[in-house]
Amino acid sequence: MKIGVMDSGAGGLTILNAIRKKYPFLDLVYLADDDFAPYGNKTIAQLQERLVKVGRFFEKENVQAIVVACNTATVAAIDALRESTSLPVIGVEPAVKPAFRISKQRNVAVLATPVTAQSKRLNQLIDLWKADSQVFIMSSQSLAFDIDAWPESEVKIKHTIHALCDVMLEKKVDTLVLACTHYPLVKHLFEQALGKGCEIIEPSEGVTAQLMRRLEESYPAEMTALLSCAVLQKGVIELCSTLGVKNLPRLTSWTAD
Ligand code: DGN
Repeated sequence: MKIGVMDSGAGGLTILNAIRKKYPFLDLVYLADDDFAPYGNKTIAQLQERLVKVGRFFEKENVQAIVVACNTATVAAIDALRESTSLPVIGVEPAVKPAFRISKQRNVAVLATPVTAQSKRLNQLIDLWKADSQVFIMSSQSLAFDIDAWPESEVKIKHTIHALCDVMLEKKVDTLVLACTHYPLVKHLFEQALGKGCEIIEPSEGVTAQLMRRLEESYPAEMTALLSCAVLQKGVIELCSTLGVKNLPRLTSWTAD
């Protein structure tokens, strides 16, 4: 089953990687829309128009679902994409709900691009789950763009992350939500700057689970066949290694008419 995964650049690879680890049998096509990057400083209308074009690209590629692995595109334009295609479309939801659940000091920071930070969608999610927590919504105009320019931009990235984390430390933030899919690529730098007292949360597992739910709803027979084929494949790999077979056969699912 072919799935299209998209982002403005490398960020969506954090989601693609989680999907691939959990469901290696899915055939993933990745679109890094770097011609139009960064998404974070485009207008909503520009992003809506762009996402409709991305949808058309994936339809031509014959994918069976589209993962918008970008918070900015999700908050700004996922509805426009959904209206323009009959394919299932899965977006990214910033992991604010688990953040409020685990924060002991009740001091949570959410870091995103400016479009996501100002969006109604993010602010509604926060209002829904924050209860008595303090929330600091922070944004960076340049960080996602600089991450795409790694390694030349390494010094600038470190500088930006330190400046952001200094503010978080001052506010005694104990839970940080990475609400841009680029940021988990430099999670280690946030960890170094914030130390052990701060949990860092990102959404890749949640998106993977949501994708699977949508695929099972939309293609029940095909997914049942694929999932049982995956179980069989695991058994075959173990058997082949016991037998010393080097070139592993790849199983394919087939359902008789
Ligand atoms: N990875 C995108 C996100 O999750 O918002 C960043 C978009 C951009 O280009 N700034």
